[in-house]
Amino acid sequence: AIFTILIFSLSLCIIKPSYADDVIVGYRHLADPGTLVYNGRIYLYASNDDDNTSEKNSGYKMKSIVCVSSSDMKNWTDHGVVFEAPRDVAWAGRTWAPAAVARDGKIFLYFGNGGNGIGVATSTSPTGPFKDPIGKKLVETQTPGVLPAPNMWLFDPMTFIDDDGQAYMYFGGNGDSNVRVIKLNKDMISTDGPAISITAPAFFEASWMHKRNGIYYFSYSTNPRAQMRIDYMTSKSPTSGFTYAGIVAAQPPKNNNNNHQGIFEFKGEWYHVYHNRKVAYALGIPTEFKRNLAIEKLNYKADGTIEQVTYTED
Ligand code: FUB
Repeated sequence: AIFTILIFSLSLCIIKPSYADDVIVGYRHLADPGTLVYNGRIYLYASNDDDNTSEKNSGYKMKSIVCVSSSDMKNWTDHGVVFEAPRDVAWAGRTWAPAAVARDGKIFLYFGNGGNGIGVATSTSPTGPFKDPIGKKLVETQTPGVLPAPNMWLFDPMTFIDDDGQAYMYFGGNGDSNVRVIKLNKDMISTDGPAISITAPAFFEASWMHKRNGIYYFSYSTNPRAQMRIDYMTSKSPTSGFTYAGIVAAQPPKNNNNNHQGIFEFKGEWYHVYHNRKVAYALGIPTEFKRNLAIEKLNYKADGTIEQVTYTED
């Protein structure tokens, strides 16, 4: 790790990146952040891109999840790998794009087995260790309501508990009609009824739900034809009636082949957490599979619409 920090620091001195947006925990390659505000700290759970090799076209092979946390959004504690396949989940070969939620003294972590089904893991601590409590996928193609969905990527779960206690999991990818939302039972490790379809213009991946002042905000990454922006829709219901509302953020500069973000409130401020390829770019690594986490403030206009995020200047 020290060697990586040295190389990275040196590279930043020599190669001044031609774009901005500031990385956190830059000595690790992390991506696809899920968030949990718990006991005065913000916990970020991430796909571990250190599981991937640096070669071009080598692919996403993440099989572990890393957690980092902060109480002030400035100083970050690295809790390391908190969940790993197959050590903690016998049936999965991949652990992509985690989502986290707390209920009744337990933390629940949801992840994609690549694009091939969604699993769940639990722990009594936000820093793990997390273990698979059901021994199988929580959501798969046979789950009622998931199909038909042409060429759907069955991944990128986002779990959200509404004010009335009902939990929902959003997921899916690769097609405007491929967003799904399914109710979870109170145990958080089983589903209740069929998945419901939501349509999102240019939907690609990275479903996210947050609620503010009674409005449900569904945000997501658009497809390459729509520049892989983060767009959003709003509704008065968590499962239907969504209308397109605009852009949360453009694709981070040089982010290459995808985009993935989360939105959270912490100590009275709202934030947009996402991944970029800034470290890999500075190190001269082909940029696909070595991503890093970055955070920007998120602001709302008086009418509740989101002000488009501007990336921080170096
Ligand atoms: O990290 C692998 C995949 O890339 C995620 O599941 C997608 O959201 C995209 O970020």
